[in-house]
Amino acid sequence: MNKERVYIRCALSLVFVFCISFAFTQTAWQSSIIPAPNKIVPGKGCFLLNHKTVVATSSTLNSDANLFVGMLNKMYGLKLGVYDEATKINFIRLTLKPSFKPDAYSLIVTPHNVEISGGENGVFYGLQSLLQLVKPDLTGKLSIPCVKIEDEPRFQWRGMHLDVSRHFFSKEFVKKYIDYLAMYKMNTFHWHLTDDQGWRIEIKKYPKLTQIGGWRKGTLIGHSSSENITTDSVVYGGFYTQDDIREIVAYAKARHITIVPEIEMPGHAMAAISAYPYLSCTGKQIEVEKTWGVFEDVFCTKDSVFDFIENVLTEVMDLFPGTYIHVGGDECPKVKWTKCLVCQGRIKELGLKNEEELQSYFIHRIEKFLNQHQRKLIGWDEILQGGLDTNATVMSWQGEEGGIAAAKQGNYVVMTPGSHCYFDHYQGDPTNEPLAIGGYTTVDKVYSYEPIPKGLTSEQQKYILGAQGNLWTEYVSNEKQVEYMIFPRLCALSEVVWSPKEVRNYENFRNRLLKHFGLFDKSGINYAKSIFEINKKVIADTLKNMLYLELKQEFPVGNLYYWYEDDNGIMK
Ligand code: TNX
Repeated sequence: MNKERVYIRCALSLVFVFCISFAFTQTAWQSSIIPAPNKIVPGKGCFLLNHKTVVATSSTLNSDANLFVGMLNKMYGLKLGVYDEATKINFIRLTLKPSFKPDAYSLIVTPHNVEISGGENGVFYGLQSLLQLVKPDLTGKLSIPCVKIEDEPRFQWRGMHLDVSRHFFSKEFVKKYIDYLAMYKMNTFHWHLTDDQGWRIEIKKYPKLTQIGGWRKGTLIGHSSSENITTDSVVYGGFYTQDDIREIVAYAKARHITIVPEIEMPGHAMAAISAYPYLSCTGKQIEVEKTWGVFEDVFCTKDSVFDFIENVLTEVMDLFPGTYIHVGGDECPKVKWTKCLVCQGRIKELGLKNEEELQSYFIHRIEKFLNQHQRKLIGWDEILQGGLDTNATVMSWQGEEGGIAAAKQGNYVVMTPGSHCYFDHYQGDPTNEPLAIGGYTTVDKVYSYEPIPKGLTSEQQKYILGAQGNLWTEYVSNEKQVEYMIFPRLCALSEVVWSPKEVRNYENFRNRLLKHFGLFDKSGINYAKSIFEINKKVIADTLKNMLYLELKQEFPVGNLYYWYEDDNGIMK
């Protein structure tokens, strides 16, 4: 790697203050499309976009065409017309071709016109690539370099998750988040709607879920430690009405994104229990949780709890048309079950060995219900506890082991290991980053992720549906910070799940990313600049009475300027 290194020499006693600025260098033209397409052949010349350019398409693709026109207008102030007939030249033609796989597309740009053909999602993806190819010049003229692209995704599950329980995000922002996923051809939005700290989805049959469970009486301040837990006393919460949800589901659908709703069970259920205390083993009134972690108040395994869950899921299925319903299943302490007469009775009656098998019974029972309604159950890898002899899909988050075990036994898997896919982790030196939960998941680490774990036969590999990035929001309290945590890691992940292995190259990706940073700046997206981090090392030479400060640019994008304060406080 070409690392830029700068040495600064100072007398040992010096105090120095640094400020570093970059001059971005221009690189020769190359496609800056993220995720990198399968096949891209640059041509000669370019297509000029102007107010006479027409988007020509059939009515089935009108929605894709109008979204493209809207984006182009928003980004560059150019509004194109959409028609069902092409003019002779100067058109962008969209064609649905049944011979294409649903997500595949081809994009051909000549000096005269642009042709995008594709499957039912492919045309939309082709338009995303086209948007990324648009180049404004200094006078505001828009051109698209001539090119021929053939493209399709490597994985069918290209997911991003958002936790709206720990912190709540408005309907408008959730839509923006969906736009971000669409820009990078992600197709699955995993919406974490319930947890200990807040229930965020209106359920008509159980209004207290949002009236009571949607609000907590305070929030942890900073990190907690065993000696110190400080919370504020500000009432915090919010929820989505069923109308809000329908609106968001339709919004996502138009962007070729399926929403997978998550209703947590049997653990992470304190918000529900605070609204309806009979749902726990003790029936004691508890409060919506104000701090973060894993808690002992979980759903009981009595029949009335299953009735409740089935009623909730009936409304959930009515709102979300996608195949998958996520039921959580993670981090469920079994303490209360060990002391509960009903749970112990259930274990005896069913001849179960222990509480792990009771959890397995819980998940199986819900899975049966979902299957009866033609839906599939997906859950975190703890659903493997006590045996998973069903067709549930497993989300492998505690490393890759759960995913490997599930694929080996013929269950479908989505890989989302904390080490590479947790976007709530720090992405740079924690001293330079906003407070996060912990961990260290840099952009290059995300980029280096290989979703097919080692040790699977080619038959077993087929069970890996894809991968997903997760944004838990214990320490992400506002929209700007959501953007900061996902950008640019989302860009890296999109390439992991879309581009063929042979096409992926981190150095090349980083260079393409610079253009995207320009777009983020233009659109006011708050992205992290941690990839420009400068590693510093102090080297002391006491014999010569000298102090050296070594600065290393991991990503040398330009000149490194520095200044420091000398003994007399003068900046040099
Ligand atoms: C573990 S990942 C959790 C979440 C936390 C997250 C924080 C998973 C299934 N459970 O409840 O928010 O860690 O990184």
